[in-house]
Amino acid sequence: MARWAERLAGIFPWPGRSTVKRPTGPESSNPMHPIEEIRVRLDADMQKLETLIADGPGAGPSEGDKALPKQFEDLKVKYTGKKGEISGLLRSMGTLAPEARPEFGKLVNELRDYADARFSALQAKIQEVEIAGSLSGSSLDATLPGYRVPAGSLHPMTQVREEIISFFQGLGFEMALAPEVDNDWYNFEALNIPPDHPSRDMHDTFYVDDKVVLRTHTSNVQVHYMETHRDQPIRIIAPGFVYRVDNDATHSPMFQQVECLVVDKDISFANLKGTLFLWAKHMFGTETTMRFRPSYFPFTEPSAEMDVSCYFCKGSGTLDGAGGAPGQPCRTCKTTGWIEIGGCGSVDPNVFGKVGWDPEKFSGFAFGFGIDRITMLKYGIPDISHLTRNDNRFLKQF
Ligand code: FA5
Repeated sequence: MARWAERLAGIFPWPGRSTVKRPTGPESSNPMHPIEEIRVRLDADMQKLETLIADGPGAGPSEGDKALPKQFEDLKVKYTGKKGEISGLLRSMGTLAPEARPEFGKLVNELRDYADARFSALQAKIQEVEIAGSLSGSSLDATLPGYRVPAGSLHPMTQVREEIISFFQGLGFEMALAPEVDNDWYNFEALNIPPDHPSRDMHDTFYVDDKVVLRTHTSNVQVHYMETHRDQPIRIIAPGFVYRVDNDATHSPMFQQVECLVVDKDISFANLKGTLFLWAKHMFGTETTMRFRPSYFPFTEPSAEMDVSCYFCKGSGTLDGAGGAPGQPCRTCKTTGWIEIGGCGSVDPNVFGKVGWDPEKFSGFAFGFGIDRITMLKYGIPDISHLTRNDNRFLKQF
């Protein structure tokens, strides 16, 4: 402090005039330097607030405690605000002799640092007082047991969908999406299903108008993707909602499918089988076996339905080994030992032609599964409508 006073004494003339006398000491008759004067007043003001804080909160926050933050802010603005006293010192620097200005600037900056440090320390103390006051003034009993917040979980179909997606993403498949309201071209014609084709009857379609439909399957993604990613290798997975005029225990008018499409040079039916075999074991367990049944889809050739061995009776058709009475028939697979998962096949050359690809150069495979059905299988859900009824008693089980 003594050194500080010496440095202050070196700065003449003082900017502004101070009439404040030193409180004590041999120089008490000399007026203080303005920098020193501000520091002395700042110390005194701080001291007042610190005394208020030291008195501490009583049984509840006192009026004094409540006023603390406001008093603190006022004080901060008064000294360190834009128009505060410390800035005022800098503004008055122009009245000094040029050679005194650098030292004066340094001293003012030191004063500002000093003020900032004291204000930060004081603010921390005020926050402590506020917290202590609010705790002692409220009826909060921290020893009482807390409220249990019910934990939510993902819908079973979401869980199954995520599991399928993450498996195929792990094999390098990319996500792709296509519209749910689509042109006849994407849902039917480009997939080798002309207007008079008998297979249209298999899809009980919701028509928006003559040319626009609610897509009946996710296979429309094949056409959209091949049209926009011409002549390059494709490996996509495309989940989404689809719609059919269909309603019973295993059919819903709105359901979810997941489609995969792989296109490159020399993609074979064996690649399709290997990929699906890997997936079935992952999804339903390593004991699962699968089979392909010859089938027909206009957009794949050859085509197949993929079945997996029944999850419940382990492919035996009866529940003997699965907790049932001897010979008790397995209702899930209707005693066949197999459950149909979806359709698949090699991309039909006509489809490549429709989207402008050369079928001589490229080959591919595709498959489409019903996510609702897989969920029913995985969890033994007897009626598809449970999945969309939003009954909490059902949903809580997952
Ligand atoms: C198709 O939809 C073809 N697009 C699948 C495909 C894709 C074949 C790529 C070849 C290449 P399908 O109509 O069989 O195929 O339906 C596929 C699956 O959707 C069915 O196995 C079933 O799991 C599910 N599914 C069909 N209709 C319904 C429905 N109304 N409610 C719930 N799930 C259904």
